[in-house]
Amino acid sequence: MDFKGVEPQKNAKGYNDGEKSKIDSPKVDAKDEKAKHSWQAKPAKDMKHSEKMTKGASKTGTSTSTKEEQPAAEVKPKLAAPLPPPTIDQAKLLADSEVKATAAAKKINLRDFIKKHLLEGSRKMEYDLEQVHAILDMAKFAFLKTSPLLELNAPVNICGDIHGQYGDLFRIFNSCGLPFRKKYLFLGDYVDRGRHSLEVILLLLAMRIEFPKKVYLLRGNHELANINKVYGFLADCRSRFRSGSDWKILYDHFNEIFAVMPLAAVVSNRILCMHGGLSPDLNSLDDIRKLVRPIVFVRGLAQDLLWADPEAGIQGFQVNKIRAVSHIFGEDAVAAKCKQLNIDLIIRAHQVVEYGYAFFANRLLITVFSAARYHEDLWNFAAVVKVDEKLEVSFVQLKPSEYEQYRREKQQTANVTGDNPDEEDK
Ligand SMILES: [Mn+2]
Repeated sequence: MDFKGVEPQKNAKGYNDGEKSKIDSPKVDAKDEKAKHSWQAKPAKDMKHSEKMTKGASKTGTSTSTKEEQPAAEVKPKLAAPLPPPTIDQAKLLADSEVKATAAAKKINLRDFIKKHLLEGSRKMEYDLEQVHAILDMAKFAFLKTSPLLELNAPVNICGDIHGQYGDLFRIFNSCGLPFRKKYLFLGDYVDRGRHSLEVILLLLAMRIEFPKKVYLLRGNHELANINKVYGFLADCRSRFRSGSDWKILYDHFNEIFAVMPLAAVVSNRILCMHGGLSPDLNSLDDIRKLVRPIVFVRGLAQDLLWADPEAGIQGFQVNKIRAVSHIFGEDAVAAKCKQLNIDLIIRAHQVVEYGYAFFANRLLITVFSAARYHEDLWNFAAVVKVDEKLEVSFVQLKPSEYEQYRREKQQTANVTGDNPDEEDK
């Protein structure tokens, strides 16, 4: 895997819901409003990568050239493996959702809905309840039509947690291109915490339905009813749709759609993406393809895909005591799973990292987080991972909007106290 990005700073500080994380964080020039950095991987790494790519290609029969002649860009990913035959229940669920989606499509013009959002910018929107239900009915069918493991090709922009930070979503579109021009993969956690969960999830769902080859959405752990009833989304639905039981019916409808979202994606056959992380139960990509939706209560593999975290200094998989759910996994587990799954890189979200992205396990894993200043007292950057058609990876970073003022104030305090302003706040 080639990387274009900054050299990571060893042992830099990241955050894990306010806790320090041991993931390596890259160092960036804090003065850049929007920093984009690049570097080339070492030749040895390059060679290993191209070998791997060739191996993958010859398996699919798309390549007749030698290792040296085989450029990464020409490797055609194999077609999605056929899904296991649906059970009667699954077939009925799909058929029912298609009927509902067809009826719903008559109630809303999605292009107008999307256009209105883009013209208004990151402002609170007024929603018609019937249209919102129509989007959800269409989204359900759109998700059920695909495998729980999405398969797409680079180039693609990959975004981590948004958490209702609608302004950051617009800044991402401004920096990386509008989603009907550029391909996007979102790694989940659209709702909760931020102030505009409804705008974020509805715009992204509408785009997923309208631009199915451009916008791909995975499920995050906040797309779980037992989480989003606590962290803000239920309260948002209640305050925005007050009359009678409207808000509760709407909230339940959202969670019905979350329960059928895909749980992982593989980009150009080489990069595995999910919200949380790896699982001891993940031994083949078919394990993900075989997951049966809806999944209301996650356990096992689905739970780890939504919840697991990398952790430096441990071996294999261990119980995730900080989150009290799922696993933590060590660098050795990442290397072993990449080999076992025939994957070059893992991209996941789920943890706040100071500079918006961070490496783990000798760059076999990237954490990306796309909500800047995620807590009031955190100053984390947002980032987007850009994967180009040659599978070169680069990063776009967005600073919290009030960052420069914060830096100035911190510097002034440091001048008075004699402290080092670059030492992290506790
Ligand atoms: Mn998360």
